[in-house]
Amino acid sequence: MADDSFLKWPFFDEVHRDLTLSVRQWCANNLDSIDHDDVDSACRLLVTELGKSGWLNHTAVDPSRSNDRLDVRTLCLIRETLAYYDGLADFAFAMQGLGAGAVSLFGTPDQRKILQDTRSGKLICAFALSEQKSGSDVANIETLAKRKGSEYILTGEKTWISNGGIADVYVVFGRTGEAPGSRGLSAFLVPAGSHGLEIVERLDVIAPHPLARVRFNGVKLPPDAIIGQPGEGFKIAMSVLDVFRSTVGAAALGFARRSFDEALSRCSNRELFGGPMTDLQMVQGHLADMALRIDAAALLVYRAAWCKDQGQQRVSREAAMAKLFATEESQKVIDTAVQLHGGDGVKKGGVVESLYRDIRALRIYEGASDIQRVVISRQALDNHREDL
Ligand code: COS
Repeated sequence: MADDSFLKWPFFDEVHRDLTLSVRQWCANNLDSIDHDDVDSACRLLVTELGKSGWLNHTAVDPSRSNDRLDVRTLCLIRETLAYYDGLADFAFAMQGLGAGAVSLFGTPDQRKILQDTRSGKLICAFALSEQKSGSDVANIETLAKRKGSEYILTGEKTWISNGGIADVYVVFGRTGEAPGSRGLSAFLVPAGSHGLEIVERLDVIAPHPLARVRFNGVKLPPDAIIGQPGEGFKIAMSVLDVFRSTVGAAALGFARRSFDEALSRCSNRELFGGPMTDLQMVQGHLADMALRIDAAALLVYRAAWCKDQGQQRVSREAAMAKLFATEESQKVIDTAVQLHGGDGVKKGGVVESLYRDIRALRIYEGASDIQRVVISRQALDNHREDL
């Protein structure tokens, strides 16, 4: 990575700087050898390797320490670094965190025992929230978790579930009906081997990773499968997203920084109109805009992470700004990098061509850009009303 100056920003402690350099070294030494032809095997291998290296320890709280908490700056720095080197490595790391997030934040000591295995890479997790009719409108979830005696019976279908098909455990959000809408949902820990859990479709996307539609055909869940209190599912989902949305911005930054470095090399080495491309003022203008977008996005990402790490309970606005701006601006940075590469930019298998595909889904998953706008504007309007 050419520009390290952000590491000197006051958001970080020495431990963050040291960790970033170690992760970077690890990526340079380990990621090239991972074959991506079969994404399931590649992901399993990546989770194992990330576990062995100790990086996954940062994705979930340590169950042996009751007051342990997630450090969002660390999550962001690791995602940014992994994304710079390999989008699939970032995906494997991120999903361990998102999948286990509800257990880290709301799990009982017994439920938290699984975190030992998610942190070591022995167990793969998935976060099963989205449905065909409720990706953005979470309060509208239709999957039913019906109470029968002391058990819950889970019936319904989830889609766009990352790690679907390879996960060992799913955190599933279903309607328990304590109240209408957002107040009637609960979260459950569901082992992949549960009778009635079925992978009905594997979904192929432009930046391939394990993704599936998962059906629950009357899956019986014991009373201790519920995470938090009945009816708290919506708040649990939003609290998990409050932590992980900033990290999506960080991954986008990693992609953008890589594309910028590729563009700097390309423009320095390619001759055009009798000199290197970097002599052309229009090219210099593009490079300046890319650098500006990256720094502005980084400021928002690390501001949000810092706020959460300082103990701010709700960071919905900061996280929404970080995700919205970093993903949208990174898309522009990468698009410019493709443009500066000319025909080589769209050639299959090239670095910027693959970044162009990698970045796109980040503007959709964990809350599409327009949902982030809803979160930001609602808070601005609430503050305005309070001032009246
Ligand atoms: N932490 C804790 N509680 C929260 C919260 C948060 N971050 N955000 C909202 N809540 C609470 C609210 O305070 C409210 O509580 P009360 O019922 O006690 O008043 C309740 O949850 C409902 O909140 P709200 O009225 O904002 O809910 P909406 O149905 O209007 O939904 C959006 C809000 C659209 C922002 C939400 O559905 C959302 O984030 N959607 C996108 C989901 C997403 O990311 N999907 C991708 C799937 S993961 S890959």
